[in-house]
Amino acid sequence: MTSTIDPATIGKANRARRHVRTLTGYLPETDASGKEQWPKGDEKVWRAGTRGLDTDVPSITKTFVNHVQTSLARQAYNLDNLGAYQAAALSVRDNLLVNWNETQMNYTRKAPKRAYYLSLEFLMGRTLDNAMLNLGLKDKYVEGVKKLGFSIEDILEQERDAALGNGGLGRLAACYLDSSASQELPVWGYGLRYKYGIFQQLISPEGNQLEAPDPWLDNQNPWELPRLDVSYEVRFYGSADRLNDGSGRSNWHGGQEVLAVAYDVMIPGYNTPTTNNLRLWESKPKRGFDLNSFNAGDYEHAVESSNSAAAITSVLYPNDHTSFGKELRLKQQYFWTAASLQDIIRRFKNLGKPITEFPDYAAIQLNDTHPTLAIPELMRVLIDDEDLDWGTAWQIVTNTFFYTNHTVLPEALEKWPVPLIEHVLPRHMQIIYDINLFFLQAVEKKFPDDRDRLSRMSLIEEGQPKQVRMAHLACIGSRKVNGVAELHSDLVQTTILKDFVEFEGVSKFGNVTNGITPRRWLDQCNPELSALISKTLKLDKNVWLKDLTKLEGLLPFAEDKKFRTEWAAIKQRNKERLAHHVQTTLGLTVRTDAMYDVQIKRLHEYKRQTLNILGVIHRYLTLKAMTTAERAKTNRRVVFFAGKAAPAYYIAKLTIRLIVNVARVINADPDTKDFLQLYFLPDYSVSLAEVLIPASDISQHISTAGTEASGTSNMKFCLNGGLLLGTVDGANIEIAEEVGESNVFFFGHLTPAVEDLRHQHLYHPVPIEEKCPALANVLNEVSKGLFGDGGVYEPLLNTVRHGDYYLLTDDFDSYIAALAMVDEAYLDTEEWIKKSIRTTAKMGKFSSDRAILEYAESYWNIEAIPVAAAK
Ligand code: 26V
Repeated sequence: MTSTIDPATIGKANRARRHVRTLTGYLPETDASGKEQWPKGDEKVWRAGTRGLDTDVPSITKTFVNHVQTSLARQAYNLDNLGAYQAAALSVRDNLLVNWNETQMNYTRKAPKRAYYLSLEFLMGRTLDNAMLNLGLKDKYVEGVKKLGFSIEDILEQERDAALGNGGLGRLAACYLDSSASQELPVWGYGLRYKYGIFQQLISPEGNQLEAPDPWLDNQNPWELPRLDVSYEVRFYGSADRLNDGSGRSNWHGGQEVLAVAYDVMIPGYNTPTTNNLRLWESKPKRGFDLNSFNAGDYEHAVESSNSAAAITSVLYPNDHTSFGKELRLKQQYFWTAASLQDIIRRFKNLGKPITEFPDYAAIQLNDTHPTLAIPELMRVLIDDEDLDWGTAWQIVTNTFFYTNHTVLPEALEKWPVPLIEHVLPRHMQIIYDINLFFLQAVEKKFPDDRDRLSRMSLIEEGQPKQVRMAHLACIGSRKVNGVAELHSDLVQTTILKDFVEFEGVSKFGNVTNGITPRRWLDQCNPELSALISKTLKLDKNVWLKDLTKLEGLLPFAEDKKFRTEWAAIKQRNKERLAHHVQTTLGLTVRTDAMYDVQIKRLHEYKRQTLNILGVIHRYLTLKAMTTAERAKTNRRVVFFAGKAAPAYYIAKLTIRLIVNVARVINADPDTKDFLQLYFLPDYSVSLAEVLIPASDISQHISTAGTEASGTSNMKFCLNGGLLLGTVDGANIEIAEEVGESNVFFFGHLTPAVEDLRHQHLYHPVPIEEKCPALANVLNEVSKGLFGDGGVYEPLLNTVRHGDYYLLTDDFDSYIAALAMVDEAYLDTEEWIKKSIRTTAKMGKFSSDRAILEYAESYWNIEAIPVAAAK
């Protein structure tokens, strides 16, 4: 697909419009007639003089000091850690910028097919450490800042996380950007520049979650480049008048117009100059504020309209897995997809190709249904603006988009009320109805007189109000549809999109098992382990971090006693690092001579943190009933929880409260505190995960079978030598296939049993005392007030006693048995370390490099576009 085209023609109109010229002395040069001459083929000449800042330690300290004095306007003799962070960041950024420019120039020149990853969430975490590592400059910066009297650890701690996401879906997007750049693929991300990311979680003295805003941009953000010259208009409301000329076109006019302004975030690849772009849109009023109202003395109204424009990108919605039909969220989705599409189309048009070739140059990946409005929006542009007929437009659309489904939970499948779309996006509602009509006509043709099928498949769900089913729209508007782990992709095809598989054929549906970037999730968060691996494999880390299957070379070393000792010593130091973190942030002393047992993820009933905490209580009661001698023989365990609950999710918040109050009692009990400790670490984040994951011996991924699409932290724990305690769900299954079932602790019912069990609960309920006495006893202790006022927890306990939708009563006994097996296995230290080594060794499959290459090759049809080697 890659064809080198004459760069002089690229963006000609653009260049003229912006009056841009080439710096004298920088190619392309102008010839005697004043025409630009772009050398053909000679990369070195073409790139002459552009690349490469000096990166020796004296040069680094020099640019650091320059930034202190000029960019930050601060004095070199009274710099604090925050200032040092900013100077270091700006100096690292200089390098990124040079690479970023060169990468983008290279793409422009070669004009390959590109892929665009549309995601409402990018959970990037911190950037400085990652950027230094990807650039291969970390050691030099460590030395440089040390020479200047600072420590790199102190500097790194200053950075606030970019937390523009809720959880797995957003972090996956971040890992995919890292891998795209590392694999030199022409991929851009598109998202929103929320002023406030995911809320900060505070825990009240009673143990309740409180939410505070996350003003992450307060200290300035060195990693973004405002592109005030890149902006687009986006319309809302108004009316759409059909032209009635048989063309299907409409004139959409009136309403509110706002501006989308681009902010670019550089995404460095690992060990390559390729530096891709993440473009985030900020909303602004089209005009400062409504002058008419202002002049008429209506100041309030004038300010209001400007506020309402700014409100669009002000905050990330902190829900995942519950749809609620808020107008502002719909506006976010449209604002973002409309701006991104305008940008993508403009870039395509610069190539001077006919619009029918659009899908040959752009693949657009929809990260869940959130960007699905891009489908009717592209139809609108092609029909109303480009004058194409419906069939041609639909052909282009269905060759451009790709849809990834990330959940089969019914409450998380997006639906938008028809009246709301009609009000906010009147033209799009017309288009959706048209798509639906043509689609259902085709279904009718294939399955005549099957009305149930038509109503099941319709884009519109009947009811009060009618609702648009976004997953159906995403599915029929896309070239391919995939799930994120094998089991999940099967469930997509056999449950929520079954009818669509029957109608369109199974070849449209596929699976790309999720992955994680080993750069952040091993090299960066666990540098000692990374160094030991390089030493042992006798490979530079540049090699195995880009081909993670090389980790298999560790397998024979599981038998090597000396290696095992080193392996275990690193785990121990990581526990000490975590304990130190808890000590300094919370003032709590955590013992380090114990098994570390971790469950960190969003709080949700389907993820069953409740099962875990009830298991902890069971353990506590068991320990209490033992003699001192018996207790002394047990395995010491420290249990960590972290995670946020959606602010309106009452049951999830109650689970947090229970955990906090159980911790209070257990940790203070002299009988048991040497054997069982429990911590809820507030304000879970990417940075906190980076400290927790390397310290874990065992982590819990215990969702009801068939509910967790994939899970990705399971991969992170295993990559760091932690073992997995889990249900047969999501990516746990594929992890077990890789590492072998003997290295994973599985329990619980399997997916096919779930429906029957729920049926039993509903129609043949058995009292919990009969069905699961151990669990009944635990619930009673909570009710009786062992952890403070039992009445508070009744609504939570009742979800288990009655209905038990997530099947805790069915899985509790096998869960407790699995915990016992974990204890037994851990007491055999040498065997445990062997399992740990073997687990890491078999994690090659779960690199996000593998996943992104599957998307590139099997879906997007794009290839690597390397920046030529430095001269
Ligand atoms: C849905 C909704 C519904 C409307 C309100 C806001 C909102 C926000 C997010 C979502 C999508 C939830 C889907 C999701 O996050 N899935 C997670 O995706 C991970 C990456 O594939 C995967 O590892 C997790 O198992 C899956 O739960």
